[in-house]
Amino acid sequence: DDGTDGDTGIITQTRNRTKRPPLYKVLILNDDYTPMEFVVHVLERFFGMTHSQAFELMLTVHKKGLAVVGVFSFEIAETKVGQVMDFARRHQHPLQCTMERE
Ligand code: NFA
Repeated sequence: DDGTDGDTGIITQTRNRTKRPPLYKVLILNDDYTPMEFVVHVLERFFGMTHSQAFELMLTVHKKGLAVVGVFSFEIAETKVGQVMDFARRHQHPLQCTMERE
């Protein structure tokens, strides 16, 4: 569309820029109580990581305090955070998973 009205020739379009949707980082936070194996399982189950990838990321969180697990659209990020928080709560672990705009 060039923004020109078909009948009158009046220009209605003010700009023609493409805007990408915002992306969100999903983060896992360290705590003193969640078992390491549980975190590894969460990363395999909800983020499609191999055991070795999951173990490595879990150790990064354990040592550094937090790590980005992945970058997603708002809807996918929100779903992942909800799944992890629900799974941790059901197993009575204090594991925290959050999202932030990139
Ligand atoms: N720090 C936890 C422990 O020593 C392990 C852990 C890693 C928890 C990553 C949360 C996130 N059991």
